[in-house]
Amino acid sequence: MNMHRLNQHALESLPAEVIKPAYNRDAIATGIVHLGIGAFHRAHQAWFTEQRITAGEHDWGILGASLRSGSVRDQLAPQDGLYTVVEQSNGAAKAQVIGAVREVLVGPEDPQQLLAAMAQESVRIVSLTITEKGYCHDPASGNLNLQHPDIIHDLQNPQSPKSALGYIVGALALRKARGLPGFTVLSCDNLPSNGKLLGRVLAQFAEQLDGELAQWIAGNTTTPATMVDRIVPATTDADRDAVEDLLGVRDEAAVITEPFAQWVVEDDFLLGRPDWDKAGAMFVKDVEIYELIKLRLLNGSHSLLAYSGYLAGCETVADAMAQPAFKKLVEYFMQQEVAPGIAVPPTFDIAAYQAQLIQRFENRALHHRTWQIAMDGSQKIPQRWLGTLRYQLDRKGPISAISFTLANWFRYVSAVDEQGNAIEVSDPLAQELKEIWDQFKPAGNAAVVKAFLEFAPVFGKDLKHSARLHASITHWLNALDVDGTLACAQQVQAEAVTPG
Ligand code: NAI
Ligand code: CS2
Repeated sequence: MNMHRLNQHALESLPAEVIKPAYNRDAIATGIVHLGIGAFHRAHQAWFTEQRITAGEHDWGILGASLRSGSVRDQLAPQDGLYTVVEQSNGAAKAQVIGAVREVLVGPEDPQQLLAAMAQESVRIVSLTITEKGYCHDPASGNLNLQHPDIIHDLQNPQSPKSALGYIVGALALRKARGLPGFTVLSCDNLPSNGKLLGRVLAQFAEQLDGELAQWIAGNTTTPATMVDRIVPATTDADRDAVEDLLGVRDEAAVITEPFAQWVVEDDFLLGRPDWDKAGAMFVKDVEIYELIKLRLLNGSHSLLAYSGYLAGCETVADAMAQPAFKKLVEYFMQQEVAPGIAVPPTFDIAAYQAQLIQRFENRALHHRTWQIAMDGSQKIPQRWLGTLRYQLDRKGPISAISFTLANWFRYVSAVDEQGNAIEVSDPLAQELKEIWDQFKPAGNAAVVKAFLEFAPVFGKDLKHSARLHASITHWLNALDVDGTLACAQQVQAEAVTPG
């Protein structure tokens, strides 16, 4: 292994084709604190911001924070915060070293330090990519889950919080006490109406803590909605080795992504913002339709490919797309079940969008593991599949693909695959979901389906009443037991001819 690390000093020796920060990094002020500095932030918001800093907007340096482990800080600190974004498409790679991240703090190591950093006057935006479960909400209703262990902890220990909500409210309380304005809180997670959802759970949390603070927060923060899109798989050691070959130095924090990047943002910032539009973002009045399109078509298809692909032995999304049965299934799902339920703006070409998604999913240069996307299904499925499902049930339309994919999810969370191998299910509700399967499977698939549909955190209170849905998922669970996922995928369209 090359012991030379990427850092400020090493920038000079990088190959000429690698793009490097072309500004004085020491002259950058911290304007953004980002909670959840994972792979996605580094390849998306930080990448957009880098372009604006390069153009002279020096007030928007980023302080990254992790609320869980110190691993990203440990990767970035020896590198002076520098890392590489590599855009990969079949046959081409473009590398850019990003300089926007000046420092990374790890919340659990010193909560007061992070609160103080968020409360400094130069900070005008606190942005988040903390995964769906980080919002500590009930996925079906979108309300704060007051039974969540982190919320219980933070309400009792507001000076040393664990959750993102605890940090944001704690930092806002400090700003209020110091006579400073609040800040914009910008969710960049794949959640429906993410701005409203964040505003709601923040208000519900603050209200529990202190009614007067809650009122101040309502008048001194904004929570714009965003639609974020760029496929950024978790970086592997093989990726890091490939980046080392490209750079000539080791970058432990490198991220690999696709050339595509999209960011649609509601223009509602309390204290200004970078001109991200000049870097390709779109500022609009109504983000929600873009979010809905993306969540149902891109993420809905991703989750479909994740569960069925995983069960059929496909390691990555591109592997699943290489199976004609899955490719046809996902095309069918988008065209026949999802797209009819979306009222797209007149200028939006939904057919072209779907065709582009197919190409993006087929990008073999990305090793996007089906297992990674299958994580946290209980937090993802309501916004990815169930809006489509409710639409089709209401109009008595086709529900075959969505029932098939729900059957695959039930099988997946049973934690045992079709061959009897254990599945490592990563989901905050993994235990409850597995218990449903284990308790009801002996009574047959119809009993399993009934019990899952009664699980309100995911399915709400309405879906358990649909006999048609119940029959359709039971049909697919029966078929999976006999034929397995891949063979069943081929039958979905045929089943759709006779609805159910
Ligand atoms: P990652 O695993 O690299 O990073 C996740 C970050 O969230 C880490 O900093 C982790 O500490 C933090 N986190 C996890 N659970 C948390 C909790 N309960 N409370 C607070 N922080 C928590 O994942 P990545 O790729 O950065 O994705 C993060 C999120 O970004 C996704 O869940 C999604 O909502 C959004 N996103 C990701 C895209 C991608 O392709 N990777 C694309 C579009 C959006
Ligand atoms: C994926 C998304 O991990 C997942 O659940 O569906 O992170 C997906 O890669 C992004 O939303 C693409 O923008």
